[in-house]
Amino acid sequence: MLIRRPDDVLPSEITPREVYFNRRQWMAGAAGLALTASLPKGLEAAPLSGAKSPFSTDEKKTSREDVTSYNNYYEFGTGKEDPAAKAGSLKTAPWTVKVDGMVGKPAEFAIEDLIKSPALEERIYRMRCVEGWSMVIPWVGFPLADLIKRVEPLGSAKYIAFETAFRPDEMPGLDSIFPVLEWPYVEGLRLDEAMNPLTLLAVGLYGETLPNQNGAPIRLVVPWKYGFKGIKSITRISFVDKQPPTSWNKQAPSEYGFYANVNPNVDHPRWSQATERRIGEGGLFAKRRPTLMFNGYAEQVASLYTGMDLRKLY
Ligand SMILES: Nc1nc2c(c(=O)[nH]1)N[C@H]1C(S)=C(S)[C@@H](COP(=O)(O)O)O[C@H]1N2
Ligand SMILES: [Mo]
Repeated sequence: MLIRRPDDVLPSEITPREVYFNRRQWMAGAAGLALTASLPKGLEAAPLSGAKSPFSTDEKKTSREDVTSYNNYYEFGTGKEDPAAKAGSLKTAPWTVKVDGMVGKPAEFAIEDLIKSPALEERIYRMRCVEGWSMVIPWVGFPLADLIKRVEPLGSAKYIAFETAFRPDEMPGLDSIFPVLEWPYVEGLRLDEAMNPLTLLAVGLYGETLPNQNGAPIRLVVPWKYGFKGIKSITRISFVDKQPPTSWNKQAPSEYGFYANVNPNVDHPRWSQATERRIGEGGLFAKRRPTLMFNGYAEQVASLYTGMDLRKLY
């Protein structure tokens, strides 16, 4: 059982700085892995804040405990508890994000520099997983559009492809005998979706740098799409002229499309998408909530899809 702490207390307030750093150094040693698993989550996190965003929802936030202990991150196993238990083995420093392809200024960004972005904001977003559950998460991040402008995309660039780190030594899920997905995990967006002001590169949540299970040190957040579009622990972003392959679409094309816009009117072939269970809301007897078109962000994004048949392009 993990030690719990109130949602609003930062680990830096509980642990004196010296103790915190000594412990980190010690963890880097041979006993590191076993120790990481028994520590309270977030102990290694550093405080990180951003300006309040007008794009935030005022719905009740999902507790930090739920946000950081009920996760999908198949590189660490397929169980919801696997990422919190196992993702501590991913080394998130040093870390760089390579940006290449059809851009005028290809670049390799060090994570420290990205985290210092003056565009950092706190964005409280509704998140909807294709499996039928949802959360409300206070992310800290900056608009993907900011990074896009810095690398000056060429006119030929129409899509952006994203790639997660591929580290068999640090990701126990990668050597499964029956891999669920082809690795590395890849995702993609159309350039106009990527430029939309709602699209975020998140580097933190709940006022701290991202926990590993949530995609440290940097992950994508696209609040009007199903959760699987939110690729974690990104190492590469490539500008391309054709729709890039995406992991879940390759795995089961009839179940998971490239667009993956949240849509209560288009069922998954094996279940309805009309309603959702909000994580943390009273167990078995909690009423399911109706799922909203574009997850409630229609006003900001519906115009991206005018004229498209969203039944075919799911
Ligand atoms: N690299 C990678 N990214 C990933 C996944 C994954 O398995 N691997 N799972 C996706 C899915 S299905 C969901 S619902 C979200 C969950 O994000 P969270 O755990 O931070 O809530 O991460 C997405 N990003
Ligand atoms: Mo998901």
